[in-house]
Amino acid sequence: MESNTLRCADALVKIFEKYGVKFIFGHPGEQILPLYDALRESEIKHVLMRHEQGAAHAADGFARASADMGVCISTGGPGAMNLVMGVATAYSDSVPLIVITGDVPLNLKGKKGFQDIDIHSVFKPITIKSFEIQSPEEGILSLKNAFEILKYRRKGPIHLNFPKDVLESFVDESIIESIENLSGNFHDQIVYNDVKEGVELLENAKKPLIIAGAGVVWSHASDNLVKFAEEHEIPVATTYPGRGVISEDHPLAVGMIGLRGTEAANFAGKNADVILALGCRLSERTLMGIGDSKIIHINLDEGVLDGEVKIQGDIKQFLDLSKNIKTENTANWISKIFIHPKYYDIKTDFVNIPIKPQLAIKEILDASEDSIILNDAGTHTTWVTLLMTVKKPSTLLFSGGFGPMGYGIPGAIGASLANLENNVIAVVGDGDFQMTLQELATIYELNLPIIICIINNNSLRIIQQWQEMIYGESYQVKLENPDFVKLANSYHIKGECVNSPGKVIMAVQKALKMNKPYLIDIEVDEEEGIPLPEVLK
Ligand SMILES: Cc1ncc(C[n+]2csc(CCOP(=O)(O)OP(=O)(O)O)c2C)c(N)n1
Ligand SMILES: [Mg+2]
Repeated sequence: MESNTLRCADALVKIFEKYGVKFIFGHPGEQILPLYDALRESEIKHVLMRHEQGAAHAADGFARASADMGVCISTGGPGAMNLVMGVATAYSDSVPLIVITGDVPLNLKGKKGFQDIDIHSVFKPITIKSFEIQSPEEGILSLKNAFEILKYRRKGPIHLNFPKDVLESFVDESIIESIENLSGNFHDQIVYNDVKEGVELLENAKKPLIIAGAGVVWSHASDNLVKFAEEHEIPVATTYPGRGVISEDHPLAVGMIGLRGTEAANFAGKNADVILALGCRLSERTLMGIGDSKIIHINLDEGVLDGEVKIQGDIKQFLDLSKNIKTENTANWISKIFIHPKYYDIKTDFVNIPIKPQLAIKEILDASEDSIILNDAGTHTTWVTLLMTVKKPSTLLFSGGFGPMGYGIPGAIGASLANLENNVIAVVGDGDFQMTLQELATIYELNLPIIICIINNNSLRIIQQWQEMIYGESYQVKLENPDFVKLANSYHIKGECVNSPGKVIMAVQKALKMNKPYLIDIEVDEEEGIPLPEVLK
């Protein structure tokens, strides 16, 4: 080996360090070993997850909680296949991830030898880009390219597949220097002319409405948005993933719009004359809350733009360019909107034992203070959605677009590492929990202050509700559960089981004081389903 050469795996780690990566979530195996060897000497902390699905979900939870990107790695063949669920989840919600898989050496690819599978083809439809790397130079430049895309162009998972021999090969060290020189602002800056048409529409609007989405979180533009809305007195609705970009108790916040929207938000959406859609998709669920107003749509991702005026660009830049606009008086319009309630009318004053799930959720939320709430998939998701008043960005996390059972526990690990000052409360179903519970080992090992609240109804309750509604009877939805507290204890995590009103809030408050992992098994009323959205009634 000559002194001016560098192993590809070491170069990749140098690039991760250069871009400020602090955590890499993964699980090792033969084809990725050179990268593990390179990480051994690095300041970057590798988090050993117990399943690759967990690695991808943890990287995703880290990204969502920090509004930055997450990184996960796995070996080829089975390791890569286990990553698939988490990568698809991130793809669905445009969560920025760098995903690296090892693979069999180049000369063995496509020969159906041990662990050989066409990883690139599997990842293509679930990533915004999948690089099939053939040489170390190509790999290094592609990783650099991936960081630039995620920082300045588009959000979502980017995959790089590295045959093991490529990771082991050497390149000239100068390639790293050339990368340093390359680092510029790749972002296509928007200028006033790009926003002029939209601004004019907004200036003439009598009944304007902002719809803010997760793009505001990714652009770290929440404060700018609130200031803009206050200065021009424009009411703000959010999409589901955008919840918290303006505190929902702010006088201009009308709540979530669309399928599960508040009455105030859907009234505003249906009656507005101009909608400023910031960093959101106009999905079929959001459109359910919108009438025939003119739409100015701003998004970093050109592919999702819709409406009368389309502006591809960064939300913060847009708000900055249009901050001095002269808008019409909106007092009358705002007073009409707030005739309609902006909170959901959910009864929770029950005394039943076992506790009703909606009261259990209310008690968790009442105790939660500054904690991050992270949801899994099931009836609890709807209760949290309807009962939580989200006050800050990235404090309600969930895998909205894909909704895989099992996101909760590993997602909470990533969110916790992104935000160690605050507790993370993972709200999961008894079904969800059993899909990724092996990550209790990771939580224990890192001693993360994650409080796991299992909403235990001994069933796949939401599926039971759908079956009864559509087919009259349910089938294969009852769960014969283990003792969850003993199970947590076997992973050295303490916990307790509660089933009555007043006890859930006490258990969560106690756990928050301990600042350690804790599991609360909440036995809830198995008969309670969830309220249907208005449109389905
Ligand atoms: C991996 C995966 N498999 C199946 C589903 C379909 N599904 C959605 S929610 C759910 C039941 C969840 O049960 P549980 O976690 O106990 O929550 P509950 O509805 O009982 O509150 C199922 C089977 C899914 N979303 N993800
Ligand atoms: Mg259940």
